[in-house]
Amino acid sequence: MAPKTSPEVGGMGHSIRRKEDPRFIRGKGTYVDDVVLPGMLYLDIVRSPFAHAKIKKIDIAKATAIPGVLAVITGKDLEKYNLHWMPTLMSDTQMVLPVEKVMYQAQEVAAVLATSRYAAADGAAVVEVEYEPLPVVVDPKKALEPGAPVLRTDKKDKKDNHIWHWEWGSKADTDRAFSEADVTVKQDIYIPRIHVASIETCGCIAHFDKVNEKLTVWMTTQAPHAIRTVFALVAGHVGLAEHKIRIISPDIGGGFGGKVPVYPGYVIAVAASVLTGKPVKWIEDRMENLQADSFARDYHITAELAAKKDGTLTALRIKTLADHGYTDAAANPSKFPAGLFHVCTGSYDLKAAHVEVDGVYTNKPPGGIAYRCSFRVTEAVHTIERMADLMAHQLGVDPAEFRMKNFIKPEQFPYKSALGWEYDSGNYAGALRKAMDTIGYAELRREQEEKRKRGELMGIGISSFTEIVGAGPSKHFDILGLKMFDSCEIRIHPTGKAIARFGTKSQGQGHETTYAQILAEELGIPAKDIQVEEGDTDTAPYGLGTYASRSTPVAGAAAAIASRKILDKARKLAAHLLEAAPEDLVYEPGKFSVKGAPDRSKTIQDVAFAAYTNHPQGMEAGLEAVSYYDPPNLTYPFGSYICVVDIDKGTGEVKVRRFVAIDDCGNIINPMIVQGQVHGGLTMGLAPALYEEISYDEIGNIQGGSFIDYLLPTAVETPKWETGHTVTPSPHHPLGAKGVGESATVGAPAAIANAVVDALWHLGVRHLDIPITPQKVWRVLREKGVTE
Ligand code: MCN
Ligand code: CUN
Repeated sequence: MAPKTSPEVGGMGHSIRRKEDPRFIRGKGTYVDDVVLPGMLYLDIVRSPFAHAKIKKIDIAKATAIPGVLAVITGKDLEKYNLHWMPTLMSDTQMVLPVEKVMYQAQEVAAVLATSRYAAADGAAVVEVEYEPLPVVVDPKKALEPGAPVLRTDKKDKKDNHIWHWEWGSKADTDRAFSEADVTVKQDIYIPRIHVASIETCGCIAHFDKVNEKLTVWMTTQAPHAIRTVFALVAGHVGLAEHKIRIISPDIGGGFGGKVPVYPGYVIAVAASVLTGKPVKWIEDRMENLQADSFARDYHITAELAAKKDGTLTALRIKTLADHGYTDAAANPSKFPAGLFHVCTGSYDLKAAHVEVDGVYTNKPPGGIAYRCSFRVTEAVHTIERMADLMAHQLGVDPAEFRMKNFIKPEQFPYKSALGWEYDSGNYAGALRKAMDTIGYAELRREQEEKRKRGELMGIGISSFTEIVGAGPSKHFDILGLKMFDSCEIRIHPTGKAIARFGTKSQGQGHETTYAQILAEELGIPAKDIQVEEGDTDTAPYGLGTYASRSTPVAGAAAAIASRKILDKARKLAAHLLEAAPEDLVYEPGKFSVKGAPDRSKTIQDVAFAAYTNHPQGMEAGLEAVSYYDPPNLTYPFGSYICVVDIDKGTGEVKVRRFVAIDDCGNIINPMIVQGQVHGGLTMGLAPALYEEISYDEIGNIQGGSFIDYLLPTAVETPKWETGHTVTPSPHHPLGAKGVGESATVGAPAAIANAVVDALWHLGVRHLDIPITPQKVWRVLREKGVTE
């Protein structure tokens, strides 16, 4: 579709350069660690070497003897203010600092406050903690066995490690469909614990101004407003009222979901600042970030898929154990303890489905955040896309053909899934066909056949995913009771320039550019004349923040609606200037003209000036508007990815030869930014498919706690991504746009895993859990007698 505005105006569809990049590429961004305040103190944290242990004694004498160390804060100190525990986003409880025992390796045990970062670190190194090790529970299956040590002894009536049971869909219909099925497949799938490893770790500077009794916190948070409210609710009893709290989320070096939760370090820094009246900085180091911050995934899944002989899918059944570590600190909407996992029927027209999830406590860091994923949709997509491939292979049908047969058809939208979601729009076959044409699918299958004859291992994997983003409609979506709307406030200055503020917070997605483009599209004011601000709770309107690719679906819609409110008033002002009736004016972006007399016109800039200099009597001066947008539905972006791998028989190494990604996020605001999002997302999908995993040994020691063994793909490992798109607008979003920020990470791992299994199917391989490391593949090859 041709853009509605000129490149100079830069509305939707223009790949204008990112307005934020001049400061980023010059190293002039302001990240939280760049903020330095006079008299600032520093925190460093003492962490537990044990995964489960009683704290018998904490000796701080050596630490406080170090010059510059002012205090060592322990759980007992916080207990006096009832701040040693805090609520999690899932209404569980989490320790800020422990009083009795630690529950995972690297848990915060004490905090050292000092006049310099170095003194704080020196102090932390000599705090002597006497522990008494307790039995450790690592495996969630064993955690549920009778006789397993009960971890949450703080909960009086808790007699086991089971957190919650949640189920969705019709069990009876599903069981019936399975009993009537011609073919069924069943597979255990483990989606391992992984970790967001954004370039910038987490941190904050808390500054309590004792004179004005105002707390300002600069903080790496994706959701500043929600954090402010949480602080007010948790610390109201020590005198922190919401109007006296200001959260500033400055430039953020990557969020990816890891900067949604409240970490103990933030609370300790705030407490330390309130007590001392000095600014207190806490910045995690890389290993703390990897070892102690909220994890993602860790789902132990058993999935079953049923089909008729002719390949028509009929039902899906899933049982899952969700390992939450010692507390359920998932960042999910309140109503959905397993996030949006029940979008697991994916792109297929399944008539019956039933899903059960059980949350379990173990001696691991808490969390359950969605690493670049809309609340467990990655787990859902991985499961259904692996299962679809398994079924296709089982039936001896080509996986592409099998998908084509079972896709929800374009004419079925809006489509109500068996698990209750209403998919807004889609053309799944269109995206898959485009991906197949781009990669030359038929030719690749021929090549594979020939190679197989020669004993070479080549595989082709498909993932035709649907996403579910833009949380969310207030009917179903809240976090701690806060409804998940979002906001935009626009002010047009007299000279026709504008400022727009949002309740979201960019972490690298380019909001300063794309939000300006939305306003440019609607108002015809050039994007370069529009300043976009986010992340300061004293100035921005209330919103729930940026995660789950909700900014475009929710705040982007608010921007369009607020713009249209501006235009309503602008039309009246233009009518006044043109001495015509408002309904006699025609509008095109940036210009009102009189119907039938196009030379009688006023620009949006003329109108803005008049709003302050020549507004009609009886009309208020000024030109501004705000919208709090409550989306009527989620948006369902989708895509089809095809991956070709070659496997080295000697080493087991998987080489991604080609990867074609066709995405559909509805109408596109900035094609270049969308492509960038997909590129980054694909690399973050490659990572868990082949490299990333955090595991624990039997006594709870973390494996993968540093970049030496937690493997992040670099440019060397990253293949050349071939991207493209189709456009299926969202029918309910004011701009027809859907989110895109996570699609690629959600869709990519299954394409890669499917390709590897496809390469090995003839050897009897049915499934491999990610990450598919060379060791894993090599072991299989040796077992099958393919390699020595
Ligand atoms: N966009 C567009 N047209 C569309 C949809 C989106 O031009 N139809 C643009 C948007 O205007 C925005 C970007 O693409 O500039 C992403 O938009 P959206 O899909 O709405 O997602 P959010 O802005 O809400 O970003 C969140 C998403 C998430 S949840 C993770 S995790 C992730 C991601 O974005 N984290 C990121 N991409 C990231 N990119 C960077 N650089 N850093 C992160 O931390
Ligand atoms: Cu799901 S990670 Mo992103 O939602 O911030």
